[in-house]
This record gives sequence, structure tokens and C-alpha cells, in this order.
Amino acid sequence: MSKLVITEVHGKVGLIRISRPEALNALNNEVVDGIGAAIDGFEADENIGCIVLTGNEKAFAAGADIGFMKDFDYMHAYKTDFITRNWERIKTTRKPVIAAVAGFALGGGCEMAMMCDMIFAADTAKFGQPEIRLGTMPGAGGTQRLPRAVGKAKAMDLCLTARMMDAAEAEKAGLVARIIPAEQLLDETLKAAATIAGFSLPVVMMIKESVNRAFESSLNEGLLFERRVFHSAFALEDQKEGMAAFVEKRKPAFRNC
Ligand code: DAK
Repeated sequence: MSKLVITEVHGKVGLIRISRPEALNALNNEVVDGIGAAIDGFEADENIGCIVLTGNEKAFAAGADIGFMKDFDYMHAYKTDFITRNWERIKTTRKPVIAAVAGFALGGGCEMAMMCDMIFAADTAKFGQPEIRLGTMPGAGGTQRLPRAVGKAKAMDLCLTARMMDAAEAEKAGLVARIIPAEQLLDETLKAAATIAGFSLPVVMMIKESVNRAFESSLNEGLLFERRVFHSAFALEDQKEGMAAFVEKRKPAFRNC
């Protein structure tokens, strides 16, 4: 396990901390591979029901590592499958991932936060896609996920002017689920993650898959998918337990089956 990526287990929540403070958590291969390995571990661990990805108080991540990629040429980027090879592990995990963002989430850092299922932002958070200033462009979803989250106008503004957006603007625009005072960010995010992890894991995964389908399909196709998955939820023992517990006025004991 990389020393640039620290993992902790908090009850049923897996915490992944990016720890490269001297470079504002800039994302090099070691960091991104470390995040992927941490996700692999939490995905395989039946006790884990939700994952939190965070940085430190100054930066979630200030982008892909500029020094690392400055001399790349096209063939190198293409042959090594730069970005796709390791970054997309966040997107493929079936367990929910919450990004807890304080400080800078810029370029690849903003893109990595957007690969997560939702973003909780400290009041110190700053989001942006400043790649244009470096003579390049977003390459890990910035031109695709950002407009889906905040609309075309604001996405164009951020990607074309390189300006940063603070937490209040990001929440108002729909990028951020919650704003939390910086000193409470991790505790509050872990609390929300524990709530999610306390529900039936197959239901959690079905909901994640269904909400994501909204971005990949027409409304009717998405509704059909949701209905099929909803019907299949009646096959779960946890559905029987959840509804029985409600009727019997007790707390459900989900068994993830
Ligand atoms: N990469 C490498 N080092 C970085 C870094 C980065 N992205 N961001 C900060 N650092 C380092 C700084 O070089 C500095 O290191 P030392 O000089 O102390 O050794 C240290 O972190 C502290 O930074 P500053 O001294 O600059 O701190 P300030 O508070 O003054 O400024 C800042 C903070 C965030 C405004 C500033 O550091 C900054 O502008 N950083 C760069 C932000 C940025 O441009 N991010 C976008 C990076 S480009 C692709 C896919 C994805 C991408 C590209 C291609 N393909 C598929 C091909 C993604 C690209 C990006 O993310």
C-alpha cells in the first residue's frame, strides 16, 4: 500500500485519505494506483457498506501532477492509457463513494471528486478546471460531468476562464450535496456514510446503479430500468425484514441478502 494513500476503517465505512500535502495532494500514478488498491480492498470487504475519499484541510487534490505529465507525448499518453487505466476505478465500484472536499479540488482533483457519488464540501472548498491555463484541457471528465452537474453555462465559465468556484456557489449550482464547517467535515461525512452503510447493501447498490442510469439513458429507459430493479428488490430478505420491522414498530436488522 502506498504511503501517499492512507486507509482507515470506521465501523462499516472505509476511509481513504490522499496524503501528499507537500504537493497539495497532486495526483500522480502512485496516488491514483493507491486509491484504486484501497477501493479494491473495501469492495472485497463484506463489512464495508460505504467509502469516503478525502484529502486534507488545504486540498482534496490540486489536480493531476503537472511535473509528472509535462513531458508526455501523444503516443505515451495513448499507449499507457493515461487516466483510463487507473482513475476510473472510482467510477466502477458498486459501493457508494462520498468525496469529502476541503480546500482545493482543481483540475483532476475536481474531476476525481465528480467521479464519486456525491460531494460533501467544507466551507473552505474551492472547485475549478484551470487546465486551460496550462495549455491543455480537462481530460478526466471535466467537460462532461461538470455540465451535467452545474449546467452548460457555468461549466463553460469554469473550463474557459479557469476561475474557481467556492463551496456556496458549488452547492447552489448542484455540484455539492452538503456544505459543512471545515472542522466538522470528516465527522459529518463519516456519520452520513455510516447511515448509508447501516442500510441493506444490495439495496444501496441498486439505488446507486439506478440513479447513475439517469445519466446514461432516456427518461423512459431509465424508468423501465428503475421499475425492473424495484421489482427485483422484492426478492430480498432485507425487504421482508424492513417492512416487517416497520409494521412491528421495531428497528430492522438487515443481513445484506
Ligand atoms: N501538480 C504538481 N504540483 C502541484 C500541483 C499540481 N497540480 N498543485 C500544486 N502543486 C505543488 C506546487 O508546485 C508547490 O510545490 P513546491 O513549489 O512547494 O515544491 C506546492 O504544491 C504548493 O503549491 P503552491 O505554492 O502553488 O500553493 P499556493 O497556495 O500558492 O497555490 C494553487 C495553490 C492550487 C492555486 C496552485 O498550487 C495551483 O495553481 N496549482 C495548480 C492547479 C492546477 O492547475 N490544477 C490542474 C492541473 S492539470 C488528462 C487527464 C487529466 C488531466 C490532464 C490530462 N489526460 C487524459 C491526458 C488533468 C490535468 C490537471 O489536473
